[in-house]
Amino acid sequence: MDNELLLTLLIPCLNEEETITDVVETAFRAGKKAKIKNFEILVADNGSNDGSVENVKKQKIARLIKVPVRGYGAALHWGILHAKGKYVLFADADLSYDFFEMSKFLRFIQKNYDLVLGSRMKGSIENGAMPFLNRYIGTPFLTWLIRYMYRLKTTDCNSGMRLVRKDFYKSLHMRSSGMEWASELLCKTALNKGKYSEVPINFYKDQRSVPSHLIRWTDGWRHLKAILLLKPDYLFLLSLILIIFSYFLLKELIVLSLYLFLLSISLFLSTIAAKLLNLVIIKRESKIMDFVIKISIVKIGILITITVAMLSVVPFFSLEIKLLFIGLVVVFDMWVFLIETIKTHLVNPLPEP
Ligand SMILES: Nc1nc2c(ncn2[C@@H]2O[C@H](COP(=O)(O)OP(=O)(O)O)[C@@H](O)[C@H]2O)c(=O)[nH]1
Ligand SMILES: [Mg+2]
Repeated sequence: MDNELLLTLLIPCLNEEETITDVVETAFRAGKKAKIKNFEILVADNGSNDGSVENVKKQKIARLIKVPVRGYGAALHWGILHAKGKYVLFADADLSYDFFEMSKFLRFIQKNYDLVLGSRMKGSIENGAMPFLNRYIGTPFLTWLIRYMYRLKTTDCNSGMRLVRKDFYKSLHMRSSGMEWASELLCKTALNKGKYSEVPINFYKDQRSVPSHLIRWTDGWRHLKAILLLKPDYLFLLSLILIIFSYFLLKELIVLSLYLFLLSISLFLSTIAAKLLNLVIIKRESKIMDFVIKISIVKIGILITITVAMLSVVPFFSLEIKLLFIGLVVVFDMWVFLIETIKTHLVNPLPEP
């Protein structure tokens, strides 16, 4: 690329008027101190309606871009694609990360690393900087899941300070628009065998009077879905385990056994759906992709459910056949649910410049 810079310091922003000026200023001074010859500061704002945008404009240090889609992931995605730097180092607009720690990351540029994560777990976390549940349960559990499923040696999957090589990022075809973008980036780095490393960083209590944008349970669930659905193979194993349980319960607890059997079949089908969709997701421009986005699977699901409900009152069929119908419909409906989930979180495209 012509006029390519070495580094872009990227700050995602949504209503951070109290802190954005200081973050931009810190990034600027840190860039100068690190003696980077050519760098830029980029603020990706997606719809601030406080004074954030005016503050950035007044300061005249950073380039400002307006992102047309809401969400932390969307803001960073659009920002990285608009960056002029070969590498992008990003951190929050709330003063919880310190751009003066950038030299730890920059060492990895010469070695052509694809992603370097600032780990708060290896560094330090100021008292009150992270809610108890996130610090001791949520983040460690999701991190463990990524370590185990993707064999990526990560210690802090929710860290918001990372250095990424722009060309590598482009090859990942990212999907998530929310906070789960952070997990998706790690999973896809592992799947694409990216060169990955971590550096310890300090994490501070944010300096704003308004609450964080994170919605604990909703965002946690979105993280979990992103992690499971990007590598659904483990769900095959789970459905096998359920079948085995169902077999052993057959004599004593027939209802539970039947339920586990159905669950395992639906999980199996869901996993196949997830795998197929993953193939589709990688090839964004494909015809199948268009089809998946347009097709209204929920409507088909409702239609089939009503048909079967009607069939099950026809006296012509025996009880066993009716039970079978209903069982199959349960399985099918769960499958529909899963496909819709994947469509929402992984297939719907992120904004492109
Ligand atoms: N949630 C959210 N955050 C955004 C969005 N756009 C930019 N951000 C910024 O993303 C960063 C992370 O959000 P924050 O509230 O600090 O989440 P936390 O670090 O998990 O507490 C902040 O700098 C936000 O201003 C958006 O649309 N949604
Ligand atoms: Mg933050």
